[in-house]
Amino acid sequence: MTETTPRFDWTRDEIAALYEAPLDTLLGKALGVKAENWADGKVQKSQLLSIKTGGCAEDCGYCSQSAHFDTGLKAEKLMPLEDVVAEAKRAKAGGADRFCMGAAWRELKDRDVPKVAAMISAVKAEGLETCVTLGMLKPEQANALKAAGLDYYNHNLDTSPEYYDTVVSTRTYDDRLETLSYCREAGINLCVGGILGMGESREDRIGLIHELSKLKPHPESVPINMLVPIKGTPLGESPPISVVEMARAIAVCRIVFPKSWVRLSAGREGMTEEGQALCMLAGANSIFVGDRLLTTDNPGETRDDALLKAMGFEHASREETATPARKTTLIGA
Ligand code: SAM
Ligand code: DTB
Ligand code: SF4
Repeated sequence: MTETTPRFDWTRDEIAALYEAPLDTLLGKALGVKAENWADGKVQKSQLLSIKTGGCAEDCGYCSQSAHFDTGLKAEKLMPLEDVVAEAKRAKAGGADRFCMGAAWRELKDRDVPKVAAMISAVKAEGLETCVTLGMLKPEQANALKAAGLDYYNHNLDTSPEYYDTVVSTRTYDDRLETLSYCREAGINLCVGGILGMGESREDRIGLIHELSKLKPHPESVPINMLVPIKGTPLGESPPISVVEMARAIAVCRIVFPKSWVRLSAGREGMTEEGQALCMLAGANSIFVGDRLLTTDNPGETRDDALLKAMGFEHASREETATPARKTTLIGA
């Protein structure tokens, strides 16, 4: 099997040419890259849990959890460790192999580090890969999370640098990149992606993928979310984007990030089974499972089983799909 060597010198024009190719050309290329680097028909499953919900100081225009908007969401305190462990056990029993704990924080406070570290260690002890998304980090906090057993940090770039401040005003693109660099220095795998359907142009979607392609090494996971419109947020009335546009973005990610898990993330609840199948055919090889994302609904086990069965796809453990090349790129593999 010839594997694809990841490139870090993609130009925006090259990415645009892929994105705008006839759909059969684009999907053909994406499936070629997938076949070179991954076993057929295998899907990685992550499950989310909101460990600290609502009341967030940031003003991300898409988010149900920002204190700047009235979305009707009740803010909650940090969840107790025992509840987190109980949810992790349920996720594992439901087939998840990675458990991602999300907190509605602008940044991690030092006083919360031991509490989150205990959650990471306990989830890891259940035999799950661990992921957290906690907002901005300082270098020593990243080191502490790694020491507790953290496998992945999720911190999305969301959109192009040019469109970013239309969506968020309380932090910058460079703030995001800084936290990502601290995670890398601490030896943590990265989960970095974005959202489609926030009123951005195709050029912005291309810009997002271009920015992600410059991260060296590439993020090991690339989540592509379709906006879940939340009433009360500035983006709550955004018109939905087409599933073909979503599939194009996923296919380009599959080509540009040959060794990364590309996740069809938020937004599946609003898609038909055929739409989801198209996105999987475009090269996505990971989904969020369970009937909740952080604060919104997700299809859940019965419907996901039906979708994967119809496609002849099945759950892949990391060990099953890791090629020798991936074993050397994935930290902790
Ligand atoms: N506070 C942390 C942060 O922003 O990094 C972690 C939690 S935040 C909810 C994680 C990611 O979820 C965001 O970066 C965004 O990409 C995605 N997200 C949030 N709300 C969404 C929505 N309504 N639709 C799609 N994706 C969303
Ligand atoms: C990501 O890219 N998508 C997830 C995860 N990383 C943290 C979050 C999706 C959130 C969707 C809206 C909600 O449920 O609040
Ligand atoms: Fe806060 Fe994260 Fe929501 Fe932004 S996306 S408002 S940082 S929880």
